[in-house]
Amino acid sequence: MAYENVILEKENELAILTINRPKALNALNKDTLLDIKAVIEDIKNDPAVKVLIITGSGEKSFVAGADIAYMKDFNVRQARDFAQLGQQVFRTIELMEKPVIAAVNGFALGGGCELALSCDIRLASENAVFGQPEVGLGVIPGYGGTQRLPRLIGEGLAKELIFSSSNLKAYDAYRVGLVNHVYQAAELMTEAKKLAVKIARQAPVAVGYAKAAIGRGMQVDLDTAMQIESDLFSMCYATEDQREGMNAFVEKRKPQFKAG
Ligand code: DAK
Repeated sequence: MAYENVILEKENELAILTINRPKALNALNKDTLLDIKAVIEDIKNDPAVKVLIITGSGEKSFVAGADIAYMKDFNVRQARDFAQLGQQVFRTIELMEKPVIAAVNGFALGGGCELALSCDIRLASENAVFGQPEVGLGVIPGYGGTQRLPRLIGEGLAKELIFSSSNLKAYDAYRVGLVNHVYQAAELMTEAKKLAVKIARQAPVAVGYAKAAIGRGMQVDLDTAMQIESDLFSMCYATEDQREGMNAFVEKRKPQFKAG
């Protein structure tokens, strides 16, 4: 299926979603969010795809935020609908079983930073810039920035960045744990694909359970989280991949996982 505002490519077990509105530095309007939502449904239902990479088109921007021209004249109800749509799409990314890597190739501001925050792993090019500049526009982050950013980099630093509309360059984002690695721009997608292939070679159900254990466990107290972990650990024993993985080790061969 062709989309107007995004490009979806599939390469073996990987899918690459490119946000593609270069005239607005890939800013998000409603149609773009709906395209992302449709792509996520496609990826969730495609058993061939094991890992999704999200990036932006061009060399300058991942996503420069929600589309300011589109949202500037909203009334309260439209603002709520737009916030809810974005929150729902980003939460679906966060909750989907398949891991999602953000390959941040430039500006990740406002909704762009929030999109990256909803992914499991963030890799950045050297020219990447992260920030939540919403209070400078008279609003607050609307797609989870006030919640996910402090959880990832700590409350004090998140408050400083959000209250002052300050940006973080790639290596500073690395220093505070907002991104896992920084690469030269030309290397970013190669490295993202390398990591994605490495993940795709593991037992897919186990990877999904690990994502669920971390995601759900981070929201609750440690005792409840340990229970979530042991439940998901034991559920791995209902999969063929558990037997295959352990038998392959004992038989000194590479496992052939079947995603079940
Ligand atoms: N929206 C719309 N157009 C944008 C845009 C954006 N966020 N960012 C850039 N563009 C457009 C520019 O208007 C320009 O268009 P033309 O003038 O060429 O037609 C084109 O992209 C190129 O941008 P620049 O000429 O400005 O390029 P520069 O290299 O000089 O600067 C920049 C790049 C990224 C530093 C600058 O464009 C910039 O500051 N952009 C805005 C970044 C920003 O403030 N992002 C946060 C947006 S607010 C909520 C829901 C969601 C949100 C909040 C609440 N609810 C409903 C409650 C989220 C809010 C946001 O994300």
